[in-house]
Amino acid sequence: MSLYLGLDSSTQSLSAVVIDLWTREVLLDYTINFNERLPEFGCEDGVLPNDDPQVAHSDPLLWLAALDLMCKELPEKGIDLSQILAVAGSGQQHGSVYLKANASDVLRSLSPRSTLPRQLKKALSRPTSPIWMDSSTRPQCDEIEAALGGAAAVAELTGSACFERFTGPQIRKFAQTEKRRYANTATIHLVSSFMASVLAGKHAPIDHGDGAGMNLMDITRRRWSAAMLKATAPGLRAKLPRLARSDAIVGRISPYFVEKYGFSPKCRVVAWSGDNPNSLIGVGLIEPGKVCISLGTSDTYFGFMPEPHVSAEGEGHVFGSPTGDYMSLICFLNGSLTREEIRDAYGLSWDGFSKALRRSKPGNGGKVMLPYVFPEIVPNVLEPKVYRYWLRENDVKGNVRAVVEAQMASMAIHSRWMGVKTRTIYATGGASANREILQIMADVHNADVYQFEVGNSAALGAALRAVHADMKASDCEWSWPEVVRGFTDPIRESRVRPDKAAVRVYREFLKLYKACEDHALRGGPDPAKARERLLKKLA
Ligand code: XUL
Repeated sequence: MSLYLGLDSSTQSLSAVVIDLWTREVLLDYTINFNERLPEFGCEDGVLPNDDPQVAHSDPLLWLAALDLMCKELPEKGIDLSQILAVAGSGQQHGSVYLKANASDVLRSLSPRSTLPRQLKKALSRPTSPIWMDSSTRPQCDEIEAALGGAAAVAELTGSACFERFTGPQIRKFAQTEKRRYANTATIHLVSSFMASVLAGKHAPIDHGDGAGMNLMDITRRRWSAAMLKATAPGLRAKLPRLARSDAIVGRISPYFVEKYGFSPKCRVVAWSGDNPNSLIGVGLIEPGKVCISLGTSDTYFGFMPEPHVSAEGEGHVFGSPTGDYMSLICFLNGSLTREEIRDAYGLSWDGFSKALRRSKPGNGGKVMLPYVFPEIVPNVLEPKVYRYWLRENDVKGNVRAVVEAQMASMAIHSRWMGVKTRTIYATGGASANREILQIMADVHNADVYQFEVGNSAALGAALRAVHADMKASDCEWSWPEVVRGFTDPIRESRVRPDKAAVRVYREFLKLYKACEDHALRGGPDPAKARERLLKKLA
């Protein structure tokens, strides 16, 4: 047996995936839910209650309690921890943990007779951790962007314009509003590097993948950017861990885990990364031309990128890929909830929704919807509004097709900045079970679409990263295709091919959709001409 462990410290839970490299089997995919198992930390869905709806903090001790619980329960689930060769992990991106100067000693001398939360508590300089759901730092984002010459300059330098949840703006707010605690902070970790530090018993580096989610790292040079640090907070350089490749070995696992839970003292701890870079590996996106579209509460579009292309409009993000390349990620807020809203507005079941899609045709007879049921991230729409062009509200199948065509068109248009020709799409998330939606996806993107079953793609990605880094450290480097083979293969039978005639229609439809978007959001000209061109194509 060659066992590898991938952990995923996410917003609402801690998950573990254990794989056996030789049999290419996932031996265990196990989740500890914070609400159910650790309610005593007072978090709801992983977030501490706060009167300000823009503030979202969590308790870092909760994540540690979950780690203790996981290590205790893995053997009960049949995993022999002494057989684990290496462990890597995934952390919710952007969240940060603030530690005092005594943290190095505390990490080095963890006693197996006590718990992680009890021991680490005395090393925290800030009792709570701001996480990715926090949107309270718009003023700090504006200040940082102004210092750098604007949002586009920040995006060019760091891979993303300033976003409220990103770590740099969060650190700036902390330094401004809690001066004493900031001064008392010796080290600022991400969730990922914090958890890796605890496992290794010493400060772990921040990997290039997760480092790119901070608005602090120079995305091409993969170094802390002096200009970003200066614009963010005083004395910040000395408080940040070093940056490292995602396959860096932090060290052997701390004696705490050997003595208390039975890990082998030889078990290697690999640098942790963010959940999105880990998921990229967990769904096997290790070369250009493949992207993943996750149809969830919101829809995300992410893919492998050989070069760090950045969106001039600040749409989406560029992070480091654990392969040493890059990845792009765009979040479209109006995803499943918006599809549901339209479905419910016409009293349909999902079956009825599919039927409506089957009974309508690509291009929808030139009827267009811009479905901003909720404020939208990409394109940026602050006031929710559903725009309808040549589409009557009582036209049931017209509205159903319009919402799906709009979402797919918006993804195609707003991912162009990535400069990647998409040949294959892996569709995940609840709505990926709907063949009619996948057909529109294939036709709009002119790409093969596979439905992709993912358990915990971030934890699986972490386990696969553990394999890759461990092999490399053992002087027996495997290529990424060799590492992921058998673990991330799509279901062949689920393939949906683009229909040639529909692809031609959608080429024209995308122009019409873009014209409607320009008209609705940017005061552009009447889109009637673009519609006439589409109708000619449909005739
Ligand atoms: C990405 C982001 C989320 C978190 C979720 O930018 O904010 O996907 O990583 O854990």
